[in-house]
Amino acid sequence: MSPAPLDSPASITATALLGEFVRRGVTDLVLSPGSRSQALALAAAQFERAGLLRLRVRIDERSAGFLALGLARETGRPVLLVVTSGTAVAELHPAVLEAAHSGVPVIVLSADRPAELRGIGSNQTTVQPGIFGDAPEKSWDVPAPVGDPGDEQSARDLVAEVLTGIRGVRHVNLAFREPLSSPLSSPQSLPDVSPGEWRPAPAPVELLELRPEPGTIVIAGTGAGAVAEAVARALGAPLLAEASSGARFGPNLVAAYREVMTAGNFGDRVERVVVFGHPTLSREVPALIQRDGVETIVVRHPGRDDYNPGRRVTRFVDAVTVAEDPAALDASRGWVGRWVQASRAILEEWDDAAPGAALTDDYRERAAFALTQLEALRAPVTRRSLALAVWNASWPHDRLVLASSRLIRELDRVAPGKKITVHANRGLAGIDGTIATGVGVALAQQYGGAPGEWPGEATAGARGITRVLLGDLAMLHDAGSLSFGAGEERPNIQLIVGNDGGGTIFDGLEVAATADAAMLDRVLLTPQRVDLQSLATAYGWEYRRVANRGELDPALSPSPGQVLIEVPLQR
Ligand SMILES: Cc1ncc(C[n+]2csc(CCOP(=O)(O)OP(=O)(O)O)c2C)c(N)n1
Ligand SMILES: [Mg+2]
Repeated sequence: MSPAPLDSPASITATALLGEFVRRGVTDLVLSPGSRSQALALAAAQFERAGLLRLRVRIDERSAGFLALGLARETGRPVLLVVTSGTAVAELHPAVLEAAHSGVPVIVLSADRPAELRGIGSNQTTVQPGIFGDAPEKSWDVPAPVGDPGDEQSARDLVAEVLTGIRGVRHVNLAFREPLSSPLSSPQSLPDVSPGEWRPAPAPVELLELRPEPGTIVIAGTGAGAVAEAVARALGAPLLAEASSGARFGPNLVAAYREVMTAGNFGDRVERVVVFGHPTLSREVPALIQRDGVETIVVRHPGRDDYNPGRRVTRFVDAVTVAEDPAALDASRGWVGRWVQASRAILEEWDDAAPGAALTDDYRERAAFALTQLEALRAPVTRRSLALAVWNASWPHDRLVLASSRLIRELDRVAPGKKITVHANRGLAGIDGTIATGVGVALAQQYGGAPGEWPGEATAGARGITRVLLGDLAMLHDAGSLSFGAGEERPNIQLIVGNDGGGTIFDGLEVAATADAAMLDRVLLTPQRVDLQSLATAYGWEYRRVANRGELDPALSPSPGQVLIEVPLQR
């Protein structure tokens, strides 16, 4: 069928743009409503109806931005973000910064006034080119289409450029002139596209071959992924993997890495450090890298800054391989074994529920043990037990999203090895956008993350659930992201809020020991007493409250729908 005529150059360009993104393997688009962006928005709705794009709509661009970030994190594919002009663009700034620093592919399509209407006080018009500073890898300010026969080809060429080599944020500012869209948009007006498979262009690879050697350790920060574990094993090296690394598993894992690192005969024996991902959760790791005599090799991650504490990193590479050398690997066995055993001993010491008493034949001892167990179940939930319970409840088909709060740090201290997918916005470690990121991860995971699966084939429920572990301030910061418009897909998600009435992470700062306590509370802790149950209910979320340790595990069992689980914590 031949395409119906489209009389607005804006709609012709918007349709050609989105069609080309689809053809090149883009599957997801998030938009917020607006007038100047209507051609893009209406085209997106058409592509969605034709089963060619998954479309999410959010009224708040800040939510939309972090939603796109979550979708892109989970799928590994670039996600499109469509917004109108003015403050709408600025609302994306936090998510743009996080995506840039984490290296998550996000494409901002912002609508703008044409050149003749800029800088003269036109309504909803500011300086959009460059609005995100140097966060985007590349930016374009595209003049308004004028109805030339070449408009569509220009749009397709632009898409090719935008996608080439994408690793972080790309900002395409698109001017549109009136009429801002065609009066008639029928399914026939869609270009004849078939969705392609996303093929990222291979990045230039600087490879380094390593050889097993005692004295080597592998550090896995956020986003490191399973490759860090494989390299540690091949090297016979202890694996110091943060809870958000995606590499916290395997025989070489040193879960209690901070304690072991600072114990005698461990950290001080390290000669070579290989870093994957972006470590942010300990002071010990950057301190070690800055020590004299330590050679550090950083395997670059896609974020905009290479990890380089004290600028002491010896070498940056794109990837490493490990030479096969059974004798050298054998020589490392004692080295890695000592680290792993020391870590196990520490974790066992922390584990208060020693099972020994339950196994004894003495009935008095057994009764006493049962009583202790009962008391433990009635005890208030601690940060450690909360973090561990959430970790233990997660399985490979689930997703875990960790906010920036005390809980991620607590988890990082105690989580045993487990091969699960964990996401955390550690690019800038903001307390913003956590709920939207979690919803994005959940939607991508539950509604067909694989190429070739299209809207309507939702498999929610069969794919596990997403748990978001966050503090009360992080929760309140992003409360607007609890909102789903009518008809929007809703994932299976649990928000587990450790509620200690404010930002208690600041209690751990040196200043807490010296500053006036009331002042500190007023300006750092920032106490709050929001009724989370009412908040959850207002947005149509199920609410659960965990009063004690015994109620924790049942509350975390997988369940359909959107659940807010409030866990009161003591300061
Ligand atoms: C957007 C943003 N604003 C401020 C901060 C500084 N900050 C770091 S943690 C924190 C408090 C977090 O409180 P909560 O989420 O309740 O976690 P808790 O520390 O109580 O565990 C704040 C304000 C930040 N990281 N990001
Ligand atoms: Mg708190």
